[in-house]
Amino acid sequence: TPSTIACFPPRVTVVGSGNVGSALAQRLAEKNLADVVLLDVVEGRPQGLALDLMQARGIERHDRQIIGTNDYADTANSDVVVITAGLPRKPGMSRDDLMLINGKIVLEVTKQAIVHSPNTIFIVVTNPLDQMTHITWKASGLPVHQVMGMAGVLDSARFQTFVAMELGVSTSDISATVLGSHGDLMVPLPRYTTVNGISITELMDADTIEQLIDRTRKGGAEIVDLMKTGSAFYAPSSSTCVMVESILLNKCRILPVTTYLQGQYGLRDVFVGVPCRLGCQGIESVLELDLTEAEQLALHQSAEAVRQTSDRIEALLASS
Ligand code: TXD
Repeated sequence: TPSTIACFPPRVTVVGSGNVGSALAQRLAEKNLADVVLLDVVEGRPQGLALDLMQARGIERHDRQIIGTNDYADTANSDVVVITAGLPRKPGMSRDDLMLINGKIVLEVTKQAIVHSPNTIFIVVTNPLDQMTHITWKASGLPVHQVMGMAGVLDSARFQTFVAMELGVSTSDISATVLGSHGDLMVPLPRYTTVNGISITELMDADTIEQLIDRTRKGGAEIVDLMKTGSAFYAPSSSTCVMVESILLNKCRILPVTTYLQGQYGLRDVFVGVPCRLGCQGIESVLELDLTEAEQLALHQSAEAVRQTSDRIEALLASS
């Protein structure tokens, strides 16, 4: 007999069991949010990580299952599929350098995952983010609200951190907003960045804000330069986890998410980060902020940079 209640726990597949994927699996399981399937092309690594995470369960006091696999059949009926598979940036490498190589990986991953979870919600993490999200949307054939990219939550978290450090106040009191593409042209919005509701434009001078924006834009590169091998993964996995949580628990949080715009903000047919309401359907709605001319221009420039690569993306999709 069919169950009368939706069965807990939900199931989240994380493709790519590298730094971001493994940290995300840990966060999802230890927050008791979902059973997790960790998948990678490398044999043994996801299985080993899953066993390690399983052995922490008694200490962390949760009952979530973590499975490691190389086989997409094990991902069947996932509620959410997160794609972190690909190469991370190396020092000096731009996100765009990664486009072709990661594009092929993300395309392949999407095609395999959708076979076993035909109505899932995809969250793409792999860089270059906006383009990879486009590939997953096209390759999956899913409606736009079921395919999104994670970048704005991370960029906003970085801006929030730098504002908190500058003002010497609790990070929790700061709400930061960063829109646009996940790249050098991201659009931090000081007017919509507040300390307990007070805009930072009332608390800091323009030069200081500009410095914090600059550091936010270069936030990923600063960490890559320090780490030498690999890139950030603690804050990226937290950022992805909060999106998964808002979807699974239907929290309807307003988060900056990379989505396919269809006229909002005067932009069409391009993936770019804007505030979205995330619930159990995926992107429940896109919020349109009342931007100033300068903010609107910055968002359009950011979207234009993504659009300039769309020919290469279409060529990649056509060749598959
Ligand atoms: O804000 C954001 N969106 C980002 C994006 C923040 C942080 C990281 N960002 C990007 O995520 C980064 O530039 C990379 O493109 C991905 C994953 O970063 P991570 O730091 O986790 O990279 P790793 O540690 O190299 O892990 C990648 C894993 C690794 O285990 C590979 O074996 C695996 O991906 N991989 C694959 N898995 C499955 N299928 C295929 N084809 C595959 N190819 C590689």
